[in-house]
Amino acid sequence: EGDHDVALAPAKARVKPPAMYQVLLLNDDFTPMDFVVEVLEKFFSMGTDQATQVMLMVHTQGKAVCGVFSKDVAETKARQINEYSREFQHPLLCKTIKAD
Ligand code: TYC
Repeated sequence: EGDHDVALAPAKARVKPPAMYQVLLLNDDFTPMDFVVEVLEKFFSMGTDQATQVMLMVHTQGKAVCGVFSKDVAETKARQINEYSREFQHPLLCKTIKAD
Protein backbone atom coordinates (compact mmCIF):
# COMPACT_ATOMS: atom_id res chain seq x y z
CA GLU A 1 0.00 0.00 0.00
CA GLY A 2 1.59 3.20 -1.15
CA ASP A 3 4.75 1.44 -2.35
CA HIS A 4 3.79 0.02 -5.75
CA ASP A 5 6.57 -0.37 -8.28
CA VAL A 6 6.22 2.92 -10.14
CA ALA A 7 8.84 3.53 -12.79
CA LEU A 8 10.15 7.05 -12.35
CA ALA A 9 11.57 8.97 -15.29
CA PRO A 10 15.31 9.56 -14.90
CA ALA A 11 16.12 12.82 -13.19
CA LYS A 12 17.41 15.53 -15.50
CA ALA A 13 21.13 16.10 -15.17
CA ARG A 14 20.54 19.79 -14.41
CA VAL A 15 17.83 22.41 -14.24
CA LYS A 16 17.83 25.54 -16.37
CA PRO A 17 18.53 28.73 -14.43
CA PRO A 18 15.41 30.88 -14.28
CA ALA A 19 14.87 33.57 -16.92
CA MET A 20 15.87 36.91 -15.43
CA TYR A 21 14.01 40.21 -15.66
CA GLN A 22 15.32 43.76 -15.25
CA VAL A 23 13.27 46.11 -13.11
CA LEU A 24 13.42 49.62 -14.62
CA LEU A 25 12.39 53.00 -13.31
CA LEU A 26 11.30 55.56 -15.90
CA ASN A 27 11.74 59.32 -15.63
CA ASP A 28 8.86 61.75 -15.47
CA ASP A 29 8.66 65.51 -14.82
CA PHE A 30 6.58 65.39 -11.64
CA THR A 31 7.69 62.74 -9.14
CA PRO A 32 9.87 64.40 -6.46
CA MET A 33 13.49 63.27 -6.41
CA ASP A 34 13.25 62.52 -2.68
CA PHE A 35 10.33 60.14 -3.28
CA VAL A 36 12.29 58.20 -5.92
CA VAL A 37 15.24 57.88 -3.53
CA GLU A 38 12.87 56.57 -0.84
CA VAL A 39 11.42 54.02 -3.28
CA LEU A 40 14.89 52.75 -4.21
CA GLU A 41 15.84 52.46 -0.53
CA LYS A 42 12.57 50.75 0.42
CA PHE A 43 12.11 48.28 -2.43
CA PHE A 44 15.72 47.54 -3.42
CA SER A 45 17.43 47.87 -0.03
CA MET A 46 19.80 50.49 -1.42
CA GLY A 47 21.72 52.90 0.80
CA THR A 48 21.02 56.58 0.34
CA ASP A 49 24.15 57.17 -1.76
CA GLN A 50 23.41 54.36 -4.24
CA ALA A 51 19.70 55.27 -4.36
CA THR A 52 20.63 58.88 -5.15
CA GLN A 53 23.00 57.78 -7.94
CA VAL A 54 20.33 55.55 -9.53
CA MET A 55 17.67 58.29 -9.20
CA LEU A 56 19.97 60.80 -10.94
CA MET A 57 20.70 58.24 -13.69
CA VAL A 58 16.95 57.94 -14.33
CA HIS A 59 16.56 61.72 -14.19
CA THR A 60 19.35 62.37 -16.74
CA GLN A 61 19.15 59.26 -18.97
CA GLY A 62 15.40 58.66 -18.89
CA LYS A 63 15.58 55.23 -17.28
CA ALA A 64 17.82 52.92 -15.28
CA VAL A 65 17.96 49.29 -14.24
CA CYS A 66 17.33 49.06 -10.49
CA GLY A 67 17.79 45.30 -10.17
CA VAL A 68 17.56 41.94 -11.94
CA PHE A 69 15.34 39.18 -10.53
CA SER A 70 13.36 36.08 -11.47
CA LYS A 71 10.09 36.85 -13.29
CA ASP A 72 7.83 36.58 -10.24
CA VAL A 73 10.04 38.71 -8.01
CA ALA A 74 10.60 41.35 -10.71
CA GLU A 75 6.88 41.65 -11.55
CA THR A 76 5.90 41.79 -7.87
CA LYS A 77 8.43 44.56 -7.19
CA ALA A 78 7.23 46.60 -10.18
CA ARG A 79 3.58 46.20 -9.18
CA GLN A 80 4.27 47.15 -5.56
CA ILE A 81 6.25 50.23 -6.61
CA ASN A 82 3.51 51.36 -9.01
CA GLU A 83 0.85 50.86 -6.30
CA TYR A 84 2.99 52.72 -3.75
CA SER A 85 3.56 55.63 -6.15
CA ARG A 86 -0.15 55.92 -6.96
CA GLU A 87 -0.97 55.84 -3.25
CA PHE A 88 1.05 59.08 -2.98
CA GLN A 89 -0.39 60.44 -6.24
CA HIS A 90 2.93 60.33 -8.08
CA PRO A 91 3.16 59.20 -11.74
CA LEU A 92 6.42 57.27 -11.18
CA LEU A 93 6.46 54.23 -13.48
CA CYS A 94 8.27 50.97 -12.87
CA LYS A 95 8.38 48.23 -15.50
CA THR A 96 10.05 44.90 -16.17
CA ILE A 97 11.83 43.67 -19.27
CA LYS A 98 13.30 40.24 -19.93
CA ALA A 99 17.09 40.27 -19.61
CA ASP A 100 19.22 38.65 -22.38
N1 TYC B 1 12.50 64.07 -13.08
C1 TYC B 1 11.99 64.15 -11.72
C2 TYC B 1 12.11 65.58 -11.21
O1 TYC B 1 12.78 66.39 -11.80
C3 TYC B 1 12.75 63.21 -10.77
C4 TYC B 1 12.58 61.76 -11.13
C5 TYC B 1 13.68 60.91 -11.06
C6 TYC B 1 11.33 61.24 -11.48
C7 TYC B 1 13.55 59.55 -11.36
C8 TYC B 1 11.19 59.88 -11.78
O2 TYC B 1 12.15 57.70 -11.99
C9 TYC B 1 12.29 59.05 -11.72
N2 TYC B 1 11.47 65.87 -10.07
